[in-house]
Amino acid sequence: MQLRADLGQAITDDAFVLHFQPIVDLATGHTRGLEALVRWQHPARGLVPPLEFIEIAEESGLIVPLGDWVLRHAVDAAAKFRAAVPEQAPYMSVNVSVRQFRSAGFVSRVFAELARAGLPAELLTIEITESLLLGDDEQIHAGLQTLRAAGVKVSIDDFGTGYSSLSYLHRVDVDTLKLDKSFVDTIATSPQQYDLVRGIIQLAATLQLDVVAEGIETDQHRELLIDGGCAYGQGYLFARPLPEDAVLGYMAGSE
Ligand code: G
Ligand code: G
Ligand code: MN
Ligand code: NA
Repeated sequence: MQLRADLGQAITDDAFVLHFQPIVDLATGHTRGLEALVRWQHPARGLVPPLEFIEIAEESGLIVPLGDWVLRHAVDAAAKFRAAVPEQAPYMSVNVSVRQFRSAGFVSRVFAELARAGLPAELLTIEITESLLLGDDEQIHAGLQTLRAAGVKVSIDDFGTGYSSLSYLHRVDVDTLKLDKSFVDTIATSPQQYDLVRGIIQLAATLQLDVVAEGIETDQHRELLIDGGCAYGQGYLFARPLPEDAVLGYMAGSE
């Protein structure tokens, strides 16, 4: 397929760009973190969103060099933002696919990038999906523990869409749950869903996990989530994913 052939070339050509979506403190609106979201600057198709190529990258194995590209550029951007606003340095949250996490030397490459950029480990979060945590894989758990022991944070992306059984949460090596947009979408219209979401937030608190709610689009979403005990969120209500040169301006405007 053409897109797949082009993707290999795009990695050689450095034809990607990162956008950054603010992760905010729901009560104050202050930016706490940024999620790095990759786009492909395709010569013929323009800016291609990740939904159209991440899966192809996964299947072909190109996700490993692409993921390395994302990690390097996200860490560099985080170091720049930190230098610009040392008092409010936002953490950088990077999506890592299962295949990338499992690739040989992944954890070492994370540490090498942090060292190269001079970024404190505490300012990096990796977002993984629940599927990585299934099956009690020793290598995965060891990798997560090594990262977390060094200060890197780990969050479960799209929480609630996978095979989540709430019962596994007490024994996984993570810091944060990212509550999937599909939950947030329903809380304003369904009291049952809102109860469920509040229950998840309370359970997370008991387990000392932070919760970041995704896809917040309205003030009502924001208020219901705050009332439910959720401290952090992201979504179009606050900001869309922003080009790098728009991030500091957004942050200044929300302080
Ligand atoms: O804005 P949005 O269309 O950017 O992102 C769509 C999906 O693509 C999200 O599920 C997101 O997790 C995924 N995605 C975005 N950037 C990356 C990336 O750098 N690596 C991986 N593995 N997934 C990404
Ligand atoms: O799956 P993941 O959580 O990594 O991806 C985040 C995705 O959600 C990105 O595609 C991002 O552009 C999108 N997104 C973020 N906030 C909103 C929102 O408020 N509404 C909608 N519809 N999509 C959002
Ligand atoms: Mn994500
Ligand atoms: Na998500």
